[in-house]
Amino acid sequence: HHTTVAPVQSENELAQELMPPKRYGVYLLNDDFTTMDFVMHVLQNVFFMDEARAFALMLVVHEQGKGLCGVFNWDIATTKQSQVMDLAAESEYPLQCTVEEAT
Ligand code: NFA
Repeated sequence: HHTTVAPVQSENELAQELMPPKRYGVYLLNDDFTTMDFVMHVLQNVFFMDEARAFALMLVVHEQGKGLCGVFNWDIATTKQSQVMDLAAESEYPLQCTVEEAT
């Protein structure tokens, strides 16, 4: 019969299991042209917010210039950023979405 042999882990593999992965905040930025309805659509469809949360965050962005949509690993954060920017470009809105390392 077969026995499973534990693979030797490299120093980096061990470090990755011991160190928490970096986290990244995804932000929306205000502008004068993107409609409030479009921002709501983005927050509900990309960040899976219910209508009340989407409305509250849309207003934060509108009034304060910037708002945190969520915190994710690098791959998910940059995928969400691309989804937002692709939707905005399709609708010819200048909406900006940024990713920054969480503090
Ligand atoms: N400031 C935009 C307007 O008044 C609305 C908006 C909110 C845009 C949040 C971008 C982000 N139409």
